[in-house]
This record gives sequence, C-alpha cells and structure tokens, in this order.
Amino acid sequence: MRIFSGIRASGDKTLGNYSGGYRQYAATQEQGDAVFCIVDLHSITTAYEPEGLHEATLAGAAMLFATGIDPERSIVFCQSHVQAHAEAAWLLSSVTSFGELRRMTQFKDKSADQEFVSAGLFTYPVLMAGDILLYQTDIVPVGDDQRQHVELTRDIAERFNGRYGDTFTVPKGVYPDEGARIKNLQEPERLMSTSAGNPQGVIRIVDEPDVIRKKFKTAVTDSEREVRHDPDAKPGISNLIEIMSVVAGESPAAIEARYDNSGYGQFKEDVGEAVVTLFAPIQERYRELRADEEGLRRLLGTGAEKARAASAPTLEIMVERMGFVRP
Ligand code: ATP
Ligand code: LTN
Repeated sequence: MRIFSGIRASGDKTLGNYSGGYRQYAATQEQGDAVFCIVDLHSITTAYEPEGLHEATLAGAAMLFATGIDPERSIVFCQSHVQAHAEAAWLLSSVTSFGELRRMTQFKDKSADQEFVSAGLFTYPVLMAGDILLYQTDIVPVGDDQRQHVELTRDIAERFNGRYGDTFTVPKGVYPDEGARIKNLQEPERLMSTSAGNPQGVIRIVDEPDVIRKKFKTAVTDSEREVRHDPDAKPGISNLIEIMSVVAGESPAAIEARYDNSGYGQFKEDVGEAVVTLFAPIQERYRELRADEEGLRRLLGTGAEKARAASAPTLEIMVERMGFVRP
C-alpha cells in the first residue's frame, strides 16, 4: 500500500499538525510504502520571506524525523527537488475546472482580506493533486481541513482516467477519529493554525514547557464546571477533551468519567502536563536534528532520488497518453 502526505514549509508546526499530521504519518508508516513531502512549492502561494522558507523547509524535515519517520523505511523529500510535481500540476490543470477551484474553502479563507491574492493560491489544489497522484497513492493521512482537497484529487484522477485511460490509483483520505480538527485554545470556534489566529491559543510543538502550561491554564472555557464533550454548547472544553484523548489515547467518554466532578482547573492543568510530556522527547530529537544541517540535507538528497525514481513512470505515462511527442 502506498501512503502519501504533504506538509507545508511554514512557521513552527502546532499541536493541530501533530494530531492531524505527524501522529498519523508515524502510524501509517507501519502499514506500507510511505512518502512524505515538504511542500515548499505550496509555501510560496501566500506572502513569505525567502530566508523564512529556507528555515521552514529544514525545520519541516527535522520535525518529520523527530516525530518518528524513519528515513530508511519511508521516503522524505522536498517538493522543489522533484520537478515532476510542477509538471504534473500543469498537466492536471487541464482536467480541473475553474468552478471546482472556486469552491475550495481553504482558498476562500486564505484569500480573505489579502491585498495580493496569487494565482498560485487559486491553483494550489491542482499541485496537491499532482503530489498525490504521481505516486499511485492509496491513502492520504491528513487533518479534516484537507478533506475537500482530497475529494477534488479523487475527482481529478477519475476524470483523467476516464479521458485518457486508467492511469492513476484513486486515493482515499484518512482522518483521525479524534483530533482531526484541533481548535485554537483562545478561539475555540476556529482551527489551530500555523499561520493564523490568536498566538496565545496556538500550541507549537517546539514551545517551552512553561509556555505550553500557561497556554492551557488560560484556555477559554465556559461558565459551567462539568468536563463534558459537547462541541456546540461547550467548544472550549470539548477541544481540551479531544486534545487529552489524542495525547492519552483514551476515548472522550473515559476522560469525562475520569474528571467527573473535578472542575476545570485540574483538568486544564493535566492536559497541559500531558502535552508537555508528549512533546519533551520530540523536542530533544528535533533540536539535535536541526543542529545538523548537513545531515538533514543529505537525508533530503537521498529522499529526492527515491522520489524521482518513484514518480517518473507515472509522469511518463501521463505525457504519452495526453498525446505529447516524446524526444
Ligand atoms: P499553514 O498555516 O502554513 O497553511 P498548516 O498547518 O495548515 O499550515 P500543514 O503544515 O501542511 O499546513 O499541515 C500538515 C497537516 O496538519 C495537514 O494534514 C493538516 O490537515 C493538519 N492540520 C493542520 N491544522 C490542523 C488542526 N488544527 N487540527 C488537525 N489537523 C490539522
Ligand atoms: N494542502 C496541504 C498540504 C499538502 C498536502 C499535499 C497534503 C500539499 N500537498 C499532498 C497531503 C497530500 C495543507 O495545506 N496542509
């Protein structure tokens, strides 16, 4: 089974990324041939600084290895190192409609209130479809915010297969049962994000333990004192229950039972402590990996070679079926 996922090279990754992303990558790696891509070409679709991109790309690689991706077993590479991705995006844009792209909520969210909206931000899902389809991917582990993009990828694959003959495996999205949409601790109505929202409510994987504790202690809840999972009536506390569920591997019901009658103060403190404990070894490995830039580049170089070899046959079939003359 082929597994593929992509992570944007942008900012310090969050507890949301851990829950919807890294945690699933490490688990799915055990199930087949996994490919993880730091999608630096996607990172330039919104305002960015070149030095920031450089740093975020290396940080993205280090975080994948720190959270348990084994470079011997899985392919980890940087999107811009494998030219097939940019080429596939162009080819697939001919089987993607303007209307489909216009409906994408990530485009609407990321373009709202921006002075400059790049054409790349609009066509972003086509690049993502190419990432996935080039590797004949069976499953795509992601958070719930990527559901619409994965569904579009399936439509693009089916349309291409219908028009030019069976070329792509039609991939399935895989979303965690708990923690597919971790919310900002200060604004529980919005997703925790690398790039938006109140920073006090965003837990970064690299945050110092005391910073994490404080962010949990000051998390927004409600005026009751019952630890109960009810996302509509109690979004703040429900988010904390989901976080505890992800971190402790327990069901929300078991957590409710454990905190029956104990009030919010102790619960918030315990969730914070559980996250600190979970992140401590990841932070340590991350620092070691990040300090060895040469080592990271070497690993990315090997990953790129493997990714080129894995994607080239699909690109070749695409161009042939589409009628291009080959040299
Ligand atoms: P940016 O803000 O730069 O767009 P991002 O965090 O949205 O970054 P990625 O780093 O590429 O984007 O996301 C990696 C994975 O984390 C994706 O599968 C995404 O669905 C998942 N993810 C992001 N935010 C959350 C969240 N709040 N809850 C659960 N999963 C999330
Ligand atoms: N769009 C995703 C990142 C991404 C991706 C992918 C995820 C780019 N290409 C391929 C899974 C598979 C995001 O914004 N998080």
